[in-house]
Amino acid sequence: MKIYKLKTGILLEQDTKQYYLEHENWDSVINDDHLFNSVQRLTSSLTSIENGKRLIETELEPPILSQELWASGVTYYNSKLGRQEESKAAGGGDFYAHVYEAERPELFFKANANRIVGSGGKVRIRQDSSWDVPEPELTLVITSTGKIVGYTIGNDMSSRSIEGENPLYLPQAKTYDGCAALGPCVYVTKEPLPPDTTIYLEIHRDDNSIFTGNVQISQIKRTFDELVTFLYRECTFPFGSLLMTGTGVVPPNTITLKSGDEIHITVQPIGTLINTVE
Ligand code: DO4
Ligand code: MG
Repeated sequence: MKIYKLKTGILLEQDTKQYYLEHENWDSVINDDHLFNSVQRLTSSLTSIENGKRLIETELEPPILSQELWASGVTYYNSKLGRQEESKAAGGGDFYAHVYEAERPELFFKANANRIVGSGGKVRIRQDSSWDVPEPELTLVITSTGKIVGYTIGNDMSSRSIEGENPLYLPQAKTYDGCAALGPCVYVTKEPLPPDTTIYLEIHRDDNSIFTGNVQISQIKRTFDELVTFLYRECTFPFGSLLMTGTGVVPPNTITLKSGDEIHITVQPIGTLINTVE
């Protein structure tokens, strides 16, 4: 089942049929420990609509309202390697090796809804940055009790030049206007996603593909529950939260995003998150 946040309501999709909840509040729908059953109940009481595709094309928003978006770091081997290399000159290489092995994961606040765009929206690169990449990340949708009730796709836009200059600059490398994309929907399932679920990243420039890469979620060093447990240790989330689970796809050092590039991140069965760089 898929849940799309639209400008004027919420669209539910089940077995190719679509249902519209007009003026429904995103926060109360999504922050539900029994989301799968609730959506199933709702779809069986509603009449399906015919113009769902058009509504998604014209009204789609990122699947977040009052939730906080957090992110996990150095959860895949490739991320550890890339970061060790970029911060070697600043003396930061060892920190990444340690956090990859440590009991406590790296978790950082990424953004509120006002800094996030949905599929079809424009992500930004900082004007004071010279090396910028998208980070394609499976993103957990978590209720206020700490239960994972859905999945979406995230792009943790990152300035590698700023983070590489000094790891203490991480908040500036990671958080700025247009620093994240989420979507296209929240995928709700009774069972967790299978370990062979694959995250695909493709970057297009002037109609050419300049980079493709992928990783299976089985390659992650930690469990999703472990990440959520640490996040919820000393933070309450009255509206629930979203947690990016880290990148396992790191483009070569020669790749830096430019204005006009198109970023495609696909994770089936969630869908494809598509964004252009402003
Ligand atoms: O350590 C810095 C950030 C790491 C990150 O965003 C990732 O591994 O995805
Ligand atoms: Mg990341």
